[in-house]
Amino acid sequence: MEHNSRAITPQGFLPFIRRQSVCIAAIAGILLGSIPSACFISAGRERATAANSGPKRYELTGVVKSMNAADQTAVISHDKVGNYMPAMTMTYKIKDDKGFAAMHEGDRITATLVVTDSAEMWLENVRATSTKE
Ligand SMILES: [Cu+2]
Repeated sequence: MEHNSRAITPQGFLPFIRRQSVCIAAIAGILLGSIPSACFISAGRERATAANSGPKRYELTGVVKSMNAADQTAVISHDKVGNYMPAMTMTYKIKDDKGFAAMHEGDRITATLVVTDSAEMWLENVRATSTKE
């Protein structure tokens, strides 16, 4: 009788309950995005990556179709951009004063395409690789 009651004493369940509480706290922490959890390291890592993702940069090549000095934009017929964009003709803001000044319609160029988290994009490091293609 005494050994039976000892088996179901509340003290016997305390470590178990405490462990469960830690896990619940860890899950709550993940849901709130605050407490890093050793139980779910991979989930925490994904969250950290998403939070730290800044502007992405891609190598872009293409031909200058037209230019607009007023807003420093250019229409570029560009080749496929990595896995990000198929080949197309579109207008880009050129955040490169010297590069824009050196560009001419018909030039084949290389540039760095910058894309922010909110999908704002522009070109930097514009260089002509051949002129009047
Ligand atoms: Cu494009």
